[in-house]
Amino acid sequence: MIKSRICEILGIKYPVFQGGMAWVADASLAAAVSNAGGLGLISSVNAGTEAVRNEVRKCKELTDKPFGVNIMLQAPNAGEIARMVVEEGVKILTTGAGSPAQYMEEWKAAGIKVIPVVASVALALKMQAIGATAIVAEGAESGGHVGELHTMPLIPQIVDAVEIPVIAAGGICDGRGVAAALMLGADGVQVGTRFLCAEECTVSQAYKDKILKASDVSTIVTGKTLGHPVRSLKTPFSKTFAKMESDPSVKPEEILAYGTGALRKAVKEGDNNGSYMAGECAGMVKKIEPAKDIIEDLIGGAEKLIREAQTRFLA
Ligand code: TUI
Repeated sequence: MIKSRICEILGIKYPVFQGGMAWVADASLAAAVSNAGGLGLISSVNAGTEAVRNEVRKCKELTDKPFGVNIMLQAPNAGEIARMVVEEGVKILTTGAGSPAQYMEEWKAAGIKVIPVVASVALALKMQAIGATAIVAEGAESGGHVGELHTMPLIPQIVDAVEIPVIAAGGICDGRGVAAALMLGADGVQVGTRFLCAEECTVSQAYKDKILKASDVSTIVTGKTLGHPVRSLKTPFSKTFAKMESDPSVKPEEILAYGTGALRKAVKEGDNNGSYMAGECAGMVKKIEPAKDIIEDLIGGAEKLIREAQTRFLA
């Protein structure tokens, strides 16, 4: 069994977080992950604040284990969500795409453990200074909004800089990734892409099929020219988006308008004009299976490798 200090801090069995994927991470997926011993997370990016409140309430009915909410700080309703999680008694938050500094006082007073997602040492230090319980360090292999650095150099540099537990994210998909993250000094992992193919994940069948068909070179980062790089599967949508970005006659507003609502279309409708956000490890996801089996494979796989390493590599 693999354990770390984050398990005791959060009251979870395994140090595995499920990514708080926008439009994707709902009560069905979060409760399945939490029931299997990981940390399930509900995304705040959904059809409004009340829809997210509803998912929180559903999750409380589906599990008696700890779960959390991921707050996308660039969303226009981030302030509303920040209040709603206090009202609903949510005890664990992860935050992404910005600094949660303005909410920390209220959340800490409510006894909430805050775990910001960061992509640099500077932000990790800032988050520790404002009272973060732990941080998720997310490398650019991940799906969705990405930073500059990749997981291999990002994790050890952040681990060296902070005292709080570091959860590694970006490119982690099986026991090998988990073992590697622990060797880099992380106290746990966050996995997104593989959970897209969990049985309990409610995304469109087209989304799951596209992940299962993906290869090593199936993802692309678009949005750099807008200051908002996003990794997603190569599709007619993302290729058109990339073309618009490289055409100087296309205005940034037109590109933004083209992208608006595209993630929801992929998740809910399986539309070819959707944005299928996914990480570089999409090519490693081979089947649809229960969240419990994914967690057991991640943990069991890492444990086996760590045991074998003693005889494989030590003279
Ligand atoms: O947030 C993410 N990943 C996301 S958010 C998202 S929603 C979306 N929908 C439509 C279009 C685009 C996005 C999809 N994927 N990951 C966490 C993360 N946060 N990674 C990196 C950061 C980050 C980046 C900049 C955190 C803070 C930051 O700057 C903070 C500051 O103010 O200095």
